[in-house]
Amino acid sequence: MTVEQLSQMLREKLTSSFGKSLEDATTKEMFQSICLTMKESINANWRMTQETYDENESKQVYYFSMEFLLGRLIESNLLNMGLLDLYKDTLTSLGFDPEEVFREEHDAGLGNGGLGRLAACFLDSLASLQLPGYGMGIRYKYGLFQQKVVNGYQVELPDNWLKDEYMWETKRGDKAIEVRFGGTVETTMENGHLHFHHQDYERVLAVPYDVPIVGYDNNTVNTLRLWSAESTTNSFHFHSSRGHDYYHYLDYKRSIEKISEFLYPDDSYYEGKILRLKQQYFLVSAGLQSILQRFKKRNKPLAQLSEHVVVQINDTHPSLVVPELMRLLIDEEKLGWDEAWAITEKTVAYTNHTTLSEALEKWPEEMIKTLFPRLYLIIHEINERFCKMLWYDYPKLREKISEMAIISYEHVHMSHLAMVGSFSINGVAKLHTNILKDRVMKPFYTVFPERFNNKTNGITHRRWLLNVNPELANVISEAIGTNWIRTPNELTKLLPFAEDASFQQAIAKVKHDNKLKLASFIKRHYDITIDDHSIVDVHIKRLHGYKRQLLNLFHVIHLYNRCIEDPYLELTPRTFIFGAKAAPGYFFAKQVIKLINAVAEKINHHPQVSKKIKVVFLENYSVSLAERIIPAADLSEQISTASKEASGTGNMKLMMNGALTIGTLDGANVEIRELVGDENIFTFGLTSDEVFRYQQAGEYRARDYYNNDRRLRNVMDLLVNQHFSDDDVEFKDIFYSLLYNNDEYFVLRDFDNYTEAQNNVQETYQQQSDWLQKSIINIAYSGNFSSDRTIQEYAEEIWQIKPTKIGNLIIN
Ligand code: 26V
Repeated sequence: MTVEQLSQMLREKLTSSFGKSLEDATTKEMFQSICLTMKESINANWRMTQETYDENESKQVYYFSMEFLLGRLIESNLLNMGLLDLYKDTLTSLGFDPEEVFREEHDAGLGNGGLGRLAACFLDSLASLQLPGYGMGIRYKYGLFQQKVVNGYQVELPDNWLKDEYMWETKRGDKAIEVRFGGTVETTMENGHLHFHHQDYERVLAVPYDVPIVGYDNNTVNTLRLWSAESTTNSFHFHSSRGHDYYHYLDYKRSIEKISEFLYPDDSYYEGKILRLKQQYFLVSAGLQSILQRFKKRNKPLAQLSEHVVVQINDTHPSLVVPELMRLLIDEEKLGWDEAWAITEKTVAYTNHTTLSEALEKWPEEMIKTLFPRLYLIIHEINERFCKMLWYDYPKLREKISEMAIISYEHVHMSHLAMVGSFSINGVAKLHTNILKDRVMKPFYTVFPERFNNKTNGITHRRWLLNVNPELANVISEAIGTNWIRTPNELTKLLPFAEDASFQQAIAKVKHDNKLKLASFIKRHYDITIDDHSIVDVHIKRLHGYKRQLLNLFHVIHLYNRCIEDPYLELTPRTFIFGAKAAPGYFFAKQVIKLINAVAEKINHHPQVSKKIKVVFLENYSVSLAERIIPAADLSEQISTASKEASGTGNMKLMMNGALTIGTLDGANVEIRELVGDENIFTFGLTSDEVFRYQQAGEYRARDYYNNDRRLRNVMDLLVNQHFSDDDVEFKDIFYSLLYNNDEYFVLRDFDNYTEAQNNVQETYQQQSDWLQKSIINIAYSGNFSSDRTIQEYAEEIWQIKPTKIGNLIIN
């Protein structure tokens, strides 16, 4: 297609859909017209892909996740369709700014952070590798809250992402499914068999909205199925004799629609949040029923289910798949327990994404019993059988049974349920998987050693390099050709260029241009002028104690103190960028946001210090904002308390864009170091083993570090002497959490090491050629962190699924 042909198509679309001429069209109408033209060709391949899977009876993976953090799809879809340049050129020739048009798409922010974004990267890789894969999620009416910063404080606003039509989804009303909540279970004996009758339940209609997932240059279009909760008039009992039925019906309708109304933030506790648990079951039940319906069309015995279907659960949130699949097989399909269990155990696989004890899900037994009475009976039975098995087969573990049980202390432990009911249990980085095996899940590893495996996370290099940093992608392709796009490991072909002066200059130019763009964005939105030659030091992720934004900030305050003490101090200018949302109920995290903003205010307005340092807190951190920041970054802050960050994926995105990492030996940082070598990463601080040792011995004394390190004292005292706030209690909680609650995340312990590593950063940066060499080496090894590598490992080692080629459709 030529620019002229596409222009003509778009003109026609504007007329047929909006009754507008090109001249009158708004950018929104232009955006929508583009999507409509794209959907015509996507839809054809979409149908063909699904038909091919059915005809070939391909085995499919269903990725069940409560979160899919897609961001925008327009650019990645165009890239994958091979149409990005054509559309950009056409828009420009029609007098539109492509970026402005693309920005009409509202981010689909259906996730909190890494876990949700991982799911989105996986979908892209599955389609791009021609693998039969489905996403199963919830179509929340509101995504993760929109963050505003008012007076330095985080304020949460609803994220009304569906307020304009969502252009990529297709409602499939004909595929709606009934999900049942509450009620009672009656048992009867028929022909010597127990039968369970679920009665008086509440009926909820699950309506699927399908989003096409376009593969890279290969005709594959997979599906992300997002379920929405709706009510039907026929699921409500109208009593014509009563006058208020209509109002009761409206109440009822509201109560049902609430199920898919909003995404819960990763708050301190879900416990007691009935709606969150209802959401989990809603996803699980609708998803599994639709899978079974499709499977039955293949006319195969249910015993073969696991040869056609694998269900991967993204953390424990969907672990009710275990009892729900049992229920469907036993109650609906009339299989016996053993047969049903054999199928379930072979079909479900579980990924763990955290070892933080406060994040391991457990639900009060009573809640499960009330909401899902039949599932409760099944979970109870699974638990009984599991505990008996432990008792008889693992006498050495007898004293561990209460610790391992699925139901204990009036709670249902979701990770235990997931582990007992699945054939694969994986962690998301080598270190994390080892911590699961050796510590957190040790007794389970003793019982099911063959189930445990590692799958180090990845990111899609198509979005995180080709889409967000096309200039860098071009420089790379000019040096080594374009094979790396399909085979990202070929980025290592850049290694011989690491010391090449002209290649270094090309890389430096791209970075500088990207910094100029970010600087202009920051100027526009925050009226802060940043030095485009400064070190762009980036800390972007959810706000959490263990991620230690506070440690970063202490270093910033320390630099501020040094500048004030010595006005002639030579510092390489730095721009510290933070982006983070705090869970609305997480008080400490919100205090840290306020502190970052207070420090920024002070530093950015200080006549001398502001010449050397700037601090910027970018509001409403999201996929789209990450896409602006990452290409401009020099330094990637990955400074979690060792052992606490399961993997991290921001570390991979930043590395791929040429940033060097300052980080602890945690999560995937360990694997980054393994690849690039110790001299191409700035590591510091306690190791995970040292953290565990401290915790076991209980001999860490945060106060000693405060008492013995003058620099640290000078930093911390500023929090409580009204230096950053007129309010004298404002930052006391942070101060006390460190000194009186003994600094759970070892901020004080690692401060000295971190400061030293930061000094190394500055020295290295001053040797520009050394820095660029390291940057190139990082890019060169980043191909290992493409989610294509990760998905290939899942496909071969867990899912046993194979690529299915989708034929070439001839469109006239
Ligand atoms: C949840 C909660 C809920 C209760 C309070 C504290 C808390 C803290 C963290 C979480 C998140 C748990 C799951 C999660 O998002 N894990 C992230 O998964 C990413 C993808 O595997 C991984 O890169 C991150 O390291 C990991 O934190």
